[in-house]
Parts: sequence; structure tokens; C-alpha cells
Amino acid sequence: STRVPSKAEESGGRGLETGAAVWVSNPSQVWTAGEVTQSTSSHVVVKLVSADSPEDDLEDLEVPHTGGKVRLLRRDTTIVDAAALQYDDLTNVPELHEAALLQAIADRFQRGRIYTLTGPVLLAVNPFRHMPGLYSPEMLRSFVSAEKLQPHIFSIANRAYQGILDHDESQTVLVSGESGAGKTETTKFVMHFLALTGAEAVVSEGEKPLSRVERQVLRSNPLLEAFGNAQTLRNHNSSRFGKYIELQFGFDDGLAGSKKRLIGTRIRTYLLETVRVIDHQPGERSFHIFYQALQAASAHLPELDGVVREHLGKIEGISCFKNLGDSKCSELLDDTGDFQATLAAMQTMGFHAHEVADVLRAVLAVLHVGNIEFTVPAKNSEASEVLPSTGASDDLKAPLDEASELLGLSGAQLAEVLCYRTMQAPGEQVIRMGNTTKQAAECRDALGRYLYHALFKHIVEKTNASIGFKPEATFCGVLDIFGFEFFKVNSFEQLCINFTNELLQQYFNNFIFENETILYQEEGVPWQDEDFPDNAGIVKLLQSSPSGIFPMLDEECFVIGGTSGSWHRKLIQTHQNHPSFGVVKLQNSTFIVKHFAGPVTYTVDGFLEKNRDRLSQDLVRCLAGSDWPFVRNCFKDSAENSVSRSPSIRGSPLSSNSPKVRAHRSTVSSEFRQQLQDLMGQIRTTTPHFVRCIKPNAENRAFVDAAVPDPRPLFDRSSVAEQLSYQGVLEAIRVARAGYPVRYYHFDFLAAFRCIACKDVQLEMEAAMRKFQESCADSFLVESIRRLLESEPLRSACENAVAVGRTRVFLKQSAAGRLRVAQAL
Ligand code: AOV
Ligand code: MG
Repeated sequence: STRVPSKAEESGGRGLETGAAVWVSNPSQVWTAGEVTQSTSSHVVVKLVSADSPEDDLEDLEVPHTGGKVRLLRRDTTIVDAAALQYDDLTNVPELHEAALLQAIADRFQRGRIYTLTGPVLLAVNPFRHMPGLYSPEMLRSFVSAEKLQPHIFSIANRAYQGILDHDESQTVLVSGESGAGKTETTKFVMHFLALTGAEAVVSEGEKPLSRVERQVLRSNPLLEAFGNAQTLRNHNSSRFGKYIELQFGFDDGLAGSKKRLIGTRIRTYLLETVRVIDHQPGERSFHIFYQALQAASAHLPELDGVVREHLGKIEGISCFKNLGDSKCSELLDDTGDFQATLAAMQTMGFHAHEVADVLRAVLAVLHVGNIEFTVPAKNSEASEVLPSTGASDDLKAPLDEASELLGLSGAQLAEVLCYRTMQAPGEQVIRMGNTTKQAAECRDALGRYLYHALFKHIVEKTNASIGFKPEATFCGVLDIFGFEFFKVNSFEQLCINFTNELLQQYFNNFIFENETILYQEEGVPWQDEDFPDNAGIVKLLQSSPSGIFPMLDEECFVIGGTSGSWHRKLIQTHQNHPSFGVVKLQNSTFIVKHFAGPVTYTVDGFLEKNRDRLSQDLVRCLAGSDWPFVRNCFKDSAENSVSRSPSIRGSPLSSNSPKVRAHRSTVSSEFRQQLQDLMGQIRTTTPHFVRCIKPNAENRAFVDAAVPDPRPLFDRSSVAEQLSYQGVLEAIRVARAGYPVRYYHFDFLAAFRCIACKDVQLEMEAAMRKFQESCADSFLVESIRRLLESEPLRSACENAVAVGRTRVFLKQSAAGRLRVAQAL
């Protein structure tokens, strides 16, 4: 039967003959070349081959057949140059496994080939520098309507475009990878291709003007990045939100041309990291727009209107703002220049001058809110009041006054909702209670985050509205969403992100599986699918109602006296025997989820609070009554929904008891899961294209052509191997090679193994191969292949272990091994 080989099975030395070339697993190099010098019934002896100097005497290794710590994989020595064009698609490699994959990507990268295909999946290694010509207009044109898939992002984009033109089917390009791997850049190349190709298709001669929509779509990137990206330790332009952009195609009535081009767009965003407004790690920064706006304060910007210009003028630099801290700027960023781009993008998007001013006013308000500090009043240690002044700058008023003025409130109104809260049980009087300084500070931070989130949503909505969206049009979606994450401490955000990745992985597995099924069908080779790798169990553990990890978290948010700790205890009770769930001994507040990409330990502190994340309704009501229409509109909806939506006070047992409230409860995770479900539903209606981005080294060091002496590897093999594993690429290969891991095209098979046959038969085979070269008809070859497989001594080894398909020979390991032994004799 067909099984996916387990790790143990493929790792030992069983079946390896003396002289066999192998890859040896090695923690630092990940895979080192070696050769079997001795093969016994219990073990093999492997001599390591040093890549730098083959004569070096490296120690011999004894590897038992059971594998043990060391893993062995067969090394294909017939591949002289893995970077060769023949292997643009690695499915052409006869025996593809993780060592071969890693070597091929490494070899290709050294030669500047950053893109590689494994079947339909594109792997993209980030070069961290401009690659001359790689994305030029000529290059772009060369991919348009090319039939064969090539290792280039434009080729993938063209596939998607052709799918829309030829079949009128919607498409999705799913881009994944860790932070800094190049997802966002990849997304932009896809958008660039689709916008330009559509435009070129319409106007064939002379000038090729972009339409309004095309210009706006391209400009939407710098705009969203200004508000949603930040400099982090891993990426100077890290996206702190996920996005799905639907690029819609159709015939534009107003424009000439008979081909479809971009006619509309819808951008959806996910999980903006709003905590970054309040705080960030040393060496990182808050969102770009803060620094851009403050830089503009020093530059003269006459186009800005009075209030904002006056406020900007008073600011002496980022050090005025507590939330920006002592952020230093990378030389890779140009805030002043980027600000001009942000303003230009807003203009392209149709923001009027007063709307631009509103946006900047909100940016400043968020900063000033962050500066408000609290103190304990003399008589009451359980209460708080606003600290009068921090004296940040001579021109500035007290933070409370600056903030409230910008927000269109009075200082007293804002102080009231920060320092006091009200409660009301159904049918009873309103009670007013003082906040402690800690509670007041939490209120302030929640306000800053909420305000910024509202601003971000406003930017996205405005962008969508001005580009326009056609409900029925065929589209190409592009998904740029955070990859799998695991840090030293993992919290609610990581669980949400990793859950997203589980769903995408499940989708990816199904795609690979279907793809492989089609291949087998086309080849006329039967295959069974019983051991298809499947993460459905983990997905269920996370989301199934009512006892999945997320539904239990939601439930706990509405239980009186519920805490992260009580949720944790219930989790353990319910799931302790689940194969994908675990606990760490001696670590009381953690649990483990065994994700497809590896186990992640989550720390439960703060899960409940983060999942509730509601602004106090006192604040919402106050802001909904602002003098400033912009803020009023941002908070109007929340104020209207507030009665039925969630407890009127964070965690207040008084109102959460009311059945009316319970019926409409919503949490961050439930909203996010709903968004994800909609997204997956949408993606499932499209034809998918997968791009896996890979970060070659953790320091973002740029690709160099010449071998510049640098002891640090440009291509960190162990890190790349890890990424291939948790991006599911290895799994995909394992699935793809589940039934028959070794594959040769008919011709290649005879070229490699005809030597096994006796002389006369060999001559016949060579004649068949010549005929094939003239006619390309496989039928000439198939007869010879069958003859070879049925001859002694191969017959018994090949029975049930070889399938001859229409274009390829499929082999199980046992048969492949036997053939190699015969070949070597
Ligand atoms: P990410 O989107 O995957 O990270 P980016 O797309 O922002 O990563 O890429 C990081 C940086 O790598 C970019 O700013 C470029 O300098 C460089 N880069 C990426 N792809 C290419 C390419 N094809 N050619 C040249 N340079 C490239 V994150 O959003 O942090 O998860 O959160
Ligand atoms: Mg990004």
C-alpha cells in the first residue's frame, strides 16, 4: 500500500550499498555530503566528504540501520549542477528530499537564481538588494502569455492573469514566509505585473498610460505601509497587519481595448498590531507615520491647514513623546521623503486637503494622549488624577490640554473618562467610581490604541471607496499575511497568527494532494491516499465549538470571575489527552500546541484581557460626542452598538450578567475567526498559487556575486532548512512523493539503467531512445522499460514497487535501491 515514509524509515542506512553517495544530517551544516564505505546487516559506515577540500580526512561515521541520531538520505551524483536550468523545477530531480531540496536552493541562490519551482509552488529567496534587470519592463513583457511556468514571480502572476482571461476564474496568490522573508515585496511585484500587463494589453503601441484605478492600486501600497508598517529588529519595513487584496478585472467602458484590465479593488486587513502605538522593543519603532509626520514638522509644509500646522510647529522632535521613546532610525528609511510619498498617495486616493489634515490631527492626538500621566490624589489612594504637566516643551500645553483640544473635547471631559468609570446594573442607578492610577493608565492606552486602529480603518476604507469595487467581477486576490511565529514567550497574538497558518496549511496540503492525484491520474498510475498528512486534528483542537481552545477562551471572558488562570485549568482538564496538546512540567501558566510546523509553548498571562480588549463605554460615549466630526464618526458606531455588544465596563460582572448582553457578545478572537472563515471561504472559490518566501540569513545581509571574504554564511543552511520545514515545503514534497518517491522521465530512466541489460537488449534500447528523440513518442521507450524491469534479477524487487506511467517511471525506494545496486555492478 502507499504510505508516507516516516522520518525514522527514511533516515537509516538500510538499503544503502557500498559506494552509495549520501547526505548525512549534521546539526550545523544540516546536511553534509558523504559516501558509504561499508555496508553490513546491521549498519553502514559513512565517510564524510568535505566540500572545501575533498582530500581532508574526516572521521568515519557508523550509522545503524535503525537510524538513531544521524539521518542519511541518498545523494544523487548524476546531478552535476543543481543550479542548472534543467532543475528550474525541482520535480525534475529524480529523488527529491529535504537534503536535495536544500542543496538545490543553495546552489541556485549562489548563482543569483533567487526563484525555484517545486511543481506549482514558487520558492523565493530574498536577495536583500536590487537585482539588476530582474523586474525590468522587458522581463515583465517576456512573461506575458508564456505558456510554461517559470521560476519567477511574474510567471506566477501571469498564470493568475491567464486564468482570469482564459477561464474567467478568480485566482489567489498566497504568499507566506517569516518576517523579512519578502512577502510584501512579492505581493507588490504581483500587483505591479497585473496593473501593467492589463494596461499594456489595452494599448499596444506608443504610450501606455495607466488608468486611474491602476495608478491608485499601485499607490495604495505606500499609503498602507505608512500607517501599518514599522521598523522592527527583523525588518526595517515590517508589516504589522495582514492583508488580502482583491484585484478585479473586467472591461472598462470608458477605456479602449478588448482585453480585461484592472477595474476595481478591495483591501481587507487583519490584526493590526495596535500595542505598537503604546510601546515597542528597544531598537524598534512605532508606525512609520508618526516619524514621517514629525519630520514634516521641521520641513515647511504650506499645504497643511491651520490647526495641524500650528500643532506640528510646536513639536521639537520625537523625544517629546513618551510612546515613541528613543527610537532610532535605520539608514534604510527616509522619513521626509516617505512622507511626501504618503501625501502624494493620499492625493491619488482622492483625500481632500482637509481630510489629510484630519488624518494628521488624529496622528498627533494619539501621541499626545500617550503623554498623559496620572498621580494619586492626596486623600484617596484608590483614585487618580491627571498630572498637570510634564514640561516636555515650552510651547506645548499640558498633555491633557493638547490631547483634548485635538480630540475636540474639553480637558475636564477627557480627564473624567480616564480617571472615573461608571457602572449600571439593569434597572438601577448609575454608580461612579474612581480608577486607580494603573486603571487610568490602562484607559489612556486603550484610547490611544483604539484611536489609531480607527484611523487605520479609516485609511483602508477611504482607499477602498476611492478605487471602487465591483461586486461581481473576476479577481486575483493576493494574500500577504504573517507567517508562523514562535518566540521565547508566546501569547494571544501568536496563537491567532499560528491558527491562521494552520488553516492555510490545511488548504495547502489539500492543494498539493489534489495536484498529485491529478498527476497520478494523468500518468495512469493508481495510488492510495490513506496516509495523507493532515492537520485537521489541530485545527479542530483550536476552533471547534464548544471545547476548542478559542471557544473556551471566549466563554471564559464572559464567566463571572473568569481569569486566564481559570481558563488554563479548564483547558488542561479538557485536552490533556489530546495528541496535539501538551503541558510543560513545572511551568504552571503555559500550555503547548503541537502545530504542523512544530510545538509552540504559550504563556497564558493576559490572554483573557487581550481577547476582551474593549474600550470603556464611558470613553466611547465621550468621544462620540466630540466637537470634531472625524472622531465623532470613528466612535459613533461603537457607541450605537455598545448597549447590546459587550459588558459596558471591562470585565464588569454587573452588566455581563444581563442576558441581553450575552446574546451579542463578541471578542477579538471571535471576530478574527469570523474574518478568517470569510477569507478562507473566499479563497476556496479561487484557483490558488503558492509562493513561499525564504530569508537566507537572519542579519538581512545582501546577496553578493563575488566570493567576498566573510566568515558568516550568506545562506544559513540550518535556518533555511527550518523555514522549509515550517512552511510545509518538506511536507509537500513528502506528500508529493508519498506513493513513489523516486521518479524518472522514461528517457532518463533508460539513460541511467540500460547498462543493467545485456548487450543486445542495450542496443535495442538505444535504438528506441533515438526514435524517441526524433518523435517524442514515449511508446518507443515504454516497451524497453518493461522489458528491463521484468528481466532477472530485477523482477522480484520491482514487482508492486514500480509503476510505468505515460511519461515517467515511478519507483518505491526498495526498487530504486535494487536498480542502483545492479547499475553499480
Ligand atoms: P516581509 O513582508 O516578508 O516581512 P518584506 O517584503 O518587507 O518582508 O521584505 C523585507 C526587505 O527585503 C525589503 O524591504 C527589501 O529590502 C528586501 N526584499 C524582499 N524581497 C526582495 C526582492 N525580491 N528583491 C530585492 N529585495 C527584496 V514582515 O511584513 O516583517 O513579516 O512582518
Ligand atoms: Mg510585510
